[in-house]
Amino acid sequence: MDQKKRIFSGIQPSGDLTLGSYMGAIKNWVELSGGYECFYCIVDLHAITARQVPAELRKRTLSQIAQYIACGLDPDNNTLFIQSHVPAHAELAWVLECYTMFGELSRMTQFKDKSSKNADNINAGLFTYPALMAADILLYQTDLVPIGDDQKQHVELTRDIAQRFNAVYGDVFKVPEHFIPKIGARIMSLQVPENKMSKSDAAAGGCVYLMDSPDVIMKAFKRAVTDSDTVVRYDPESKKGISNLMTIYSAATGKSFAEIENAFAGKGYGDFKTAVGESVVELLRPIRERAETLLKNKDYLTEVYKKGADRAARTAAGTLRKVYKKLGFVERQ
Ligand code: ATP
Ligand code: LTN
Repeated sequence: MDQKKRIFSGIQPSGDLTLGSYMGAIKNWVELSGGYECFYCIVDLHAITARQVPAELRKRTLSQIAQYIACGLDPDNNTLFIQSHVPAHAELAWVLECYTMFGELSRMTQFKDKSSKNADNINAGLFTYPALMAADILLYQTDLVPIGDDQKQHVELTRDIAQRFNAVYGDVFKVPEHFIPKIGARIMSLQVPENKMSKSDAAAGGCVYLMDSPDVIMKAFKRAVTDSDTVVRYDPESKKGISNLMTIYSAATGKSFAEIENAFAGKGYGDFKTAVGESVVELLRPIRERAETLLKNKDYLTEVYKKGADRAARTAAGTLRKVYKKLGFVERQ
């Protein structure tokens, strides 16, 4: 029997999940999950590269598990787990840091962005973050990594690290590919459409969260920044706000840009914003309701992440054992 190919992906519990993380990543996790063996992680070790409030981090992590399930990831068919529950991630990260170059890490745009935004906390973890991400992926001998556009550079570095390691020690790691959606790879802020919609972004009104109520979602879309033109047309250079709304509408409804342009020809931005808002309300309504129900059942969530960590740890241990042996570490008895 052929073994299914593997998927690994993760999201930091650094803020509440946004429409950006849904359209860029989770939507594809769900779509791909039938054909692959999937590991979907909540990467709490990554989240502490920015200062977190402990009680909020704990609450958000549990809520994120509930939201993964509510989005359609069945825990019986997907391994859903919390990164800090599988120590192999931190262990392999250290090893891979010794095979990652200072110059490579210095070129990472996420590091440059985040260090310019948090100049008072440019910690070593923020710098070595991509080596931990490489460990996440390589531990599972992953074939495919579904992500948004902003993470492409990190997956490319992961491939370089894997190839470098394999060149010295033989075929230890599978070299993974990224999977980036055609529509929705980069959802922009509703208030500053030049910037990515980001859960740790302060710009009020720029984000739509998966758990937002319908009236909050409608308000965010009605207030979305557009332009002084009146035509609904896809032009990401000069009409960033409208193009972003078209991307969101297309990802929510499956309609093409041409269909959207035709449907709104001769209508104003007001009608269009209302239609986009309504499509997102209907997309998110079942997710929010399901997550709210799941969050009332803490025992069930505990069972899910416990079973997930056990399954993940078994796979991860095999790769780590092989790596330690190749490096020349004396085997633990
Ligand atoms: P943070 O603000 O803490 O950096 P984030 O909101 O950027 O977080 P991540 O946890 O970094 O979100 O991303 C989770 C996944 O969702 C990644 O695969 C990422 O590429 C994708 N993603 C995040 N934001 C967007 C977006 N605006 N558009 C498309 N994909 C996104
Ligand atoms: N770096 C990613 C989150 C992340 C991830 C991963 C994504 C950590 N480990 C492994 C895919 C695979 C981010 O900041 N969005």
